[in-house]
Amino acid sequence: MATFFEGESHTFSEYLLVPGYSSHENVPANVSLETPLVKFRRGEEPPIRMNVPMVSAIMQAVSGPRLAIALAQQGGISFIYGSQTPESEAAMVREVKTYKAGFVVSDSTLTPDMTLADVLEMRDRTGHTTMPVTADGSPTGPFRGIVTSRDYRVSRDDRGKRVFEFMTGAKDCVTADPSTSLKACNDIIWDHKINTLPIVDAQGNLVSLVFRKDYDSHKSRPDELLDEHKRYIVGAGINTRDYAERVPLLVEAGADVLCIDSSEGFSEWQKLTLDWVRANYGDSVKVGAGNVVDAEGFRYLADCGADFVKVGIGGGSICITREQKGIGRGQASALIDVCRARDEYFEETGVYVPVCSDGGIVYDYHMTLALAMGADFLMLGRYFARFDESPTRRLNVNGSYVKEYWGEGSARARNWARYDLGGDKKGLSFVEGVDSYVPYAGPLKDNVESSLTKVRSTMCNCGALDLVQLREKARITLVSATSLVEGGAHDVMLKDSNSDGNFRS
Ligand code: RVP
Repeated sequence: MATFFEGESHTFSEYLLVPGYSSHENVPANVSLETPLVKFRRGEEPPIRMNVPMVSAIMQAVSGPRLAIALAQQGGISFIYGSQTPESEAAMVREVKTYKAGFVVSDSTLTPDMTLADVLEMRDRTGHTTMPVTADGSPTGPFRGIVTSRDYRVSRDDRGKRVFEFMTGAKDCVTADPSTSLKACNDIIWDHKINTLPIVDAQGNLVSLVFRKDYDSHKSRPDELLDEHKRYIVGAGINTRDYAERVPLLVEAGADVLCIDSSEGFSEWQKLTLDWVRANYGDSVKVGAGNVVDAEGFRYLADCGADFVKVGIGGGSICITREQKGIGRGQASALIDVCRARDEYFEETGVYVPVCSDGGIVYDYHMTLALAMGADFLMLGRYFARFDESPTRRLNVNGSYVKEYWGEGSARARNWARYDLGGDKKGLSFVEGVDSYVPYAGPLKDNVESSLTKVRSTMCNCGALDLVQLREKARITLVSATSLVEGGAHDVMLKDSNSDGNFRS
């Protein structure tokens, strides 16, 4: 007869933090969000740390190079999605590793023959108002000019106008060659009173663009996460099938950390994958594993040599695994159990294996709760999908801007079927994820800063100056269904009819 699982199955929304004593030192500016990414021995430093406890989900709709760069600039790490060929995944990793801060390779390039209507469509889709023009439309093709919002007026008759008729042509643009330093580019921008400086090589090909605004923001990134060669740190997803082919390409491209991407990770497939990596690379290649939802699963993966363990089955916003297969567990309870197992493992072995809480974060306070429950860092999908930098289209649906967001187990992504196949792609006959829209939320930087300001502020209320103190000092309480109602705006008529009083992030 089946046994009854003793653990509970609660979600984040069922908990709150009870504030503790805070001293005059407990102000947000004093709070550190530094956290280990991979395992380390007692008394030693973790080989990779993050400055903020956030990683972006291993998903087509979330983690491309642009988001990876933006997140590393804020101190977190993206895991480039593995549901693509090993070659194209490695190319994305390489794009992040070779990115020169401040030099932007535009993802909205025009050709001279396009029309103003095309320009407007691209502007709406990407949010960019400055677009380079190349002969072939590739971001590094022969440079022909540049279009900014000052180059055209939008009237009905103009929409058919060709780009070459209104762009600022190459010969009228101030440009610089690729050997010019960012500082020197900035001086040129100021001297010529321009906003954008195209970098063009000796053959006349566009290399990148330097924007006036980027230089200023480049100087104000105290948390940015760089490797010893001053390149952005980036992770990459792998699967339990083609690792012998994929891992070498990712390592060669410079991936700093890998993660086995599976909806259910308490399996021999994960051990075989970890064994293969250790046999071929020893400890020099870092690999996280998962997902698990209890102490037993954690211990299995820790014993197999995982560098971190990811927690969560079925809690993702686009995930219907629980409905489809009836497996999973409330994210908060799963996390609490796994973090307890991590601490016991550390006591016993002297090895600290960080825990990642994956999926199900809806409100910013869920982040603080997950960290208080013991998560070393959080993996977020929906949260990042909403930003300018995610790789999906921005669309206007009924007057509101939205971004597309689909699950890795959805029909849209499942050509790459990672879900529970154990080597047999043909076995996938049902979907475990949906295709959806999420509200567009603007630039990553503004949103991450705003969310982490709330996290820091709550940590102060708990008397904690770092994440270890938060775990020690936090007092967590279960809330009843009726007190949940009390927590939102209630028994008033909201003046702003657009607000339902829910502050989702
Ligand atoms: P969320 O942040 O709630 O959007 O959840 C993201 C997580 O959901 C991912 O990191 C992954 O673990 C899970 N996921 C991704 N695709 C699917 C699916 O199609 N079922 N689930």
